[in-house]
Amino acid sequence: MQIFHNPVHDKHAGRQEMFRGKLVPCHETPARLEYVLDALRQRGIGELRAPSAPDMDVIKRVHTPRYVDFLASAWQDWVALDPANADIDILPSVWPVRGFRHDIEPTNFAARVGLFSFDSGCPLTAGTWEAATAGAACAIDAARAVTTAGGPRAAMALTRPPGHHAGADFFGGYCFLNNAALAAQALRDAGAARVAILDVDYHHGNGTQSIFYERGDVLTVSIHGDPTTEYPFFLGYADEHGEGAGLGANLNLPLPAGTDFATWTQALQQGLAAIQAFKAEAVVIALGVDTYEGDPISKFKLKSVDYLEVGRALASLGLPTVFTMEGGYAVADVGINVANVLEGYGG
Ligand code: SP5
Ligand code: ZN
Repeated sequence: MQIFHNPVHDKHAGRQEMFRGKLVPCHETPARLEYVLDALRQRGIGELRAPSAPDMDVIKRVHTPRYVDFLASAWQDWVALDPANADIDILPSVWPVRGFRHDIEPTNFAARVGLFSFDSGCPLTAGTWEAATAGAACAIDAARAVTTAGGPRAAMALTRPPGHHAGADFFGGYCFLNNAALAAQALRDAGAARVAILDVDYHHGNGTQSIFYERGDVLTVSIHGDPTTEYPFFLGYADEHGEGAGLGANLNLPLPAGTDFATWTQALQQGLAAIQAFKAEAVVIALGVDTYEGDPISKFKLKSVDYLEVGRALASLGLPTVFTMEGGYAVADVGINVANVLEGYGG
């Protein structure tokens, strides 16, 4: 397996997120990725690669140009408001909910941040753009690797910030550019007629679902905590099947808090069956390991050893596979759990 790892991921380091009216330390930290790299190196899993320059054309086919322009200049705009802002991360504070207009982009900075976001738990920092675009390049490169003649059957975009909560024109849930969606788009561009995205992060992949909701060429499947009680709350229910050309190409498998591997793996089999029925020619795995029993913000009960079996099950699809790195916040165990998936897959 080729592992495209983001050499500038640590330029994105959010300080604080809003939780119950207070600013608390951000769960999504640079150390998470370093633990994965350490585990892969120690166990000799995969071949590490640096990404090429990001392909802005692919990024602008998944994300809207005005959102990309906003992200690219957000930090400069923020510091231009007040030089003292250089030591403070950007967090949104106002959103255009039902009844407000979305077609206009106000010039006020706080208004623009709100227009392009959906929660206050996702700090945008000085290095977010650089880190996120290098991560996008990892995802696009991984997709191109597995579709190159003589290339590997699997590749990983080992990057942060994660991506699956980011939509065509919004950030949130620690995510800015949707790496899984970018990989899927790059697989389509490389000639795969039908692509599936299987999201095994604890949280519903709302951004990925929304990007492909009306497309029939990309099947989106997500196994996640029931949004009635779990973030992101407002999407991820079992009755969301897609719309228009995408009708039938979205499958949500919500599970209650407390779910253990025996139950979770049944949902995984259901997801794999849907991918086979769709006749996908390639698959993207949005790999979050916040399904782990020790995760501090999630409520499933998977054990480290279970991730070996997850990897084996994913390999059973027999498809070119791109992994993207999503959540997982039991920082010291994230490396073991990700490495177990890749080892189970077959390296
Ligand atoms: C990629 C991904 O896994 N994103 C998850 C975003 C979850 N955001 C909400 C987290 C709320 C938990 N805050 C608990 C803080 C108390 N220490
Ligand atoms: Zn998650």
